[in-house]
Amino acid sequence: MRQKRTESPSETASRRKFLSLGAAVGGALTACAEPQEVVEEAPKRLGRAPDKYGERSPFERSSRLGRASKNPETGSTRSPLQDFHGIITPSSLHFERHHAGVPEIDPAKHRLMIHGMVKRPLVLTVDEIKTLPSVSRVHFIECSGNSRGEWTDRKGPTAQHSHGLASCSEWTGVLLSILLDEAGVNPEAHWLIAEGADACKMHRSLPLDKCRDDVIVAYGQNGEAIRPEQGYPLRLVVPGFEGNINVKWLRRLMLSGQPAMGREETSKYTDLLADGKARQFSFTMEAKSVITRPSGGQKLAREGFHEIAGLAWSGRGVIERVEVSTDDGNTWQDAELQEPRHRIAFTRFRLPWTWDGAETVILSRATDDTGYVQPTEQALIAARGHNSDYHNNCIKAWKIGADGNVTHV
Ligand SMILES: Nc1nc2c(c(=O)[nH]1)N[C@H]1C(S)=C(S)[C@@H](COP(=O)(O)O)O[C@H]1N2
Ligand SMILES: [Mo]
Repeated sequence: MRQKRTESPSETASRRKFLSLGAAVGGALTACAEPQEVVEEAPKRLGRAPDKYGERSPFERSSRLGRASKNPETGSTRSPLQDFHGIITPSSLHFERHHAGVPEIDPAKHRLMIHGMVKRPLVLTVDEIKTLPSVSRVHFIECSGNSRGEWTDRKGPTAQHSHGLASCSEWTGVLLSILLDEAGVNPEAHWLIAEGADACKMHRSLPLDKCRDDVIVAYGQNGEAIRPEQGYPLRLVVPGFEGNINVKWLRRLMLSGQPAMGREETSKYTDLLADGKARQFSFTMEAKSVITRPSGGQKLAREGFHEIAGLAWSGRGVIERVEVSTDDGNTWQDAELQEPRHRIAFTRFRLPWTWDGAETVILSRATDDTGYVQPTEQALIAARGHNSDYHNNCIKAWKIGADGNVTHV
């Protein structure tokens, strides 16, 4: 027998909110002509049997976006941000950036070596690493080349084009600080050089303070083993630092007094400023946001209620505020932020909106818990000049035409 339940206060609150939202939506949904039709469509035959490893519905077509090239192994693919719900990127749709393709690594044969300026050099198996105390944390990874086109007038026509070199997963692994304590870092070490097991042995130098703070040697992604594309069986997750430093297929950590000055921190991933000098070790991904619905390539089918939704993130901490403008920046409204808000993670924002059918421009502006506010394009260019290529986090505008078509500005 079913017990009669009394509603909890939070249920009452959310029901009230739903009711008030219901009023705002008013008339957005078309009433059905004949309820009987839907009932008739219900399946009469048995469905598929259970399966060992699940697949999405064959009706779902969302996919990563790549570019045709002579050397696809050194390429990248972008996440379809406009199709996502909530804050987690499905592993199959995580963006990819490989400098030498995805190596096939047998985890039983893989080793992680920790050496250099340490008291006890270590060579660890993946299984040994999994026996250590673990953490699971939600973090975004963003390539510093994301939104590169926004520096130019070839701006991305969709959110996937303009912002899709960013994704957000729950990562599981062991804090790097635990491994460093095990190895015993010598006082003269100030840098850690991390190297991957791909054909180019991609490597980057990290300041030791960061390594002792929140860096994870990860083996889990969204509840299962890290995908081969994301670094199976081990990757470094360096929260808030540019994607490149999140070394995949991690095989070596060398403690050093100096950075390695490798290719990826000299010829690449430096930022040429207006005066001809370049910024080096520009690690942090600053606060950024993008409206994903409605966004470029989509079409508003009718006037009236539409939810504006998008993603915001900051490499410095928690997203505190996202403001949305539906009148080309003249006025701004606070969007609702999805809770819980994770540090250095995608944060979903939402704002109910009634479109009056007139042409307009919509924008979003993120603020993080350090007080940093996402800059306009003009402010970013004023600070960084026209030579910059990486680290573009400026406000993204979408134009909505009177016909409902959404395009880039
Ligand atoms: N070993 C190795 N690590 C790597 C790379 C690589 O090519 N090799 N690419 C880097 C770059 S430039 C980025 S942006 C991220 C991309 O991570 P993802 O492919 O999991 O999205 O991994 C970084 N780590
Ligand atoms: Mo990258």
